[in-house]
Amino acid sequence: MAEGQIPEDPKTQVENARKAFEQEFERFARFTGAQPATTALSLEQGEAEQRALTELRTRHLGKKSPLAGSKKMIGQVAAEERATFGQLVQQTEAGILQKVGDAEQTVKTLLEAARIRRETIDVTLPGRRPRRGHLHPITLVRERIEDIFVSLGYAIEDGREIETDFYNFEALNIPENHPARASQDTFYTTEGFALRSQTSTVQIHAMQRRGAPVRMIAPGRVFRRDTPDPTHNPMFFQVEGLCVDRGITMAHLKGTVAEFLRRMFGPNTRTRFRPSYFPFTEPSAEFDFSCFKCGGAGCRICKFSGWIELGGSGMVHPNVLLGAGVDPEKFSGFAFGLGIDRMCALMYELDDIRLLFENDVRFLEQFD
Ligand code: 2NL
Repeated sequence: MAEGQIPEDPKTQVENARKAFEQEFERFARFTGAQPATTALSLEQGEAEQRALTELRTRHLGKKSPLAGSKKMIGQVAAEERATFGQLVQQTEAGILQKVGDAEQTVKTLLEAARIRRETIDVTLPGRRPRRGHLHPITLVRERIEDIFVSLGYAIEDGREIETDFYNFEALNIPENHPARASQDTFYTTEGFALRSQTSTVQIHAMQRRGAPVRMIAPGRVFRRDTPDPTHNPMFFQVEGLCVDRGITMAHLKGTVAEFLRRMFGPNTRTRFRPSYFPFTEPSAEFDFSCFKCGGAGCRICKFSGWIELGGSGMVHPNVLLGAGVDPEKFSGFAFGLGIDRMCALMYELDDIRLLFENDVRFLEQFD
């Protein structure tokens, strides 16, 4: 109450408190009544209205509210009017309480509806499916090769990619300063290790561990000191085969390679062997197969020769058998090697082998 004003009588004060409330409550009127006019509130709007109502309640019914103040003035009311005054205060208070309570209840209900709306999920919407991957084309070709050799009774062996000089060179009859070290040049560590330049290393380990007889293939990643171009990559995949037993001859080699290529490229595939040289085989031969595309008539794939060069082979050199702990007087064996990526590039008609290692999904997706 401002100074200098005539103090209001308690009844007027109660009346003024009621009026002040009514005025402020006007904007919440839409939340009262049997059927509140408001049908929807956003979550944010609802929470704001809830806060506003709590403040309104404190302002008009709290300890410092004008109504609480007028209650204390009951002493100034004439004794015979006290009962009526008390009733007036009570009725006013109950009226305010009723209205605020009603509005709070309505806002609470609307807020609940807004929360449910926000959390609703449409269970009929299609799910977000993760994209299904698939095997790399090199893996697809490797698995086909593995299946063929497993059916011929060969084991599949795996080994390390970092090797000692012994397994990568010495044991394969490539001593230091041998010219073959140049073509098999690879990457070396300072500790005297090398990244394997062929998977023969796996076969040396297997012969040492299991002895003879042995029939196995060793597919895997190998490394060479090569500058990348459409037909070369310093890292590529190879599969080598090895068959050691009593009385193994070049005929077994030719029959095995020919059967493998027939299963790979069709029953009419022909194979031919050309004399060659490898330090780890004697005699040695490279092998070609009749073009799977034109059948030998000549086309772009076989460079119009009718033949496709594929790999190298030969009879395991006695020094290699000896070095791996196998007696060359009792056992003989054949071995061969071919590049998986080269075979993959041929089969899928890729004109650049490097595509296989770029991991561009737009390329890889085509091999699903
Ligand atoms: C090629 C040539 C070849 C071998 C690999 C081999 C393995 C042992 C003993 C003797 Cl344990 N030889 N492997 C033999 C001849 C050729 O690979 O052009 N590879 C892509």
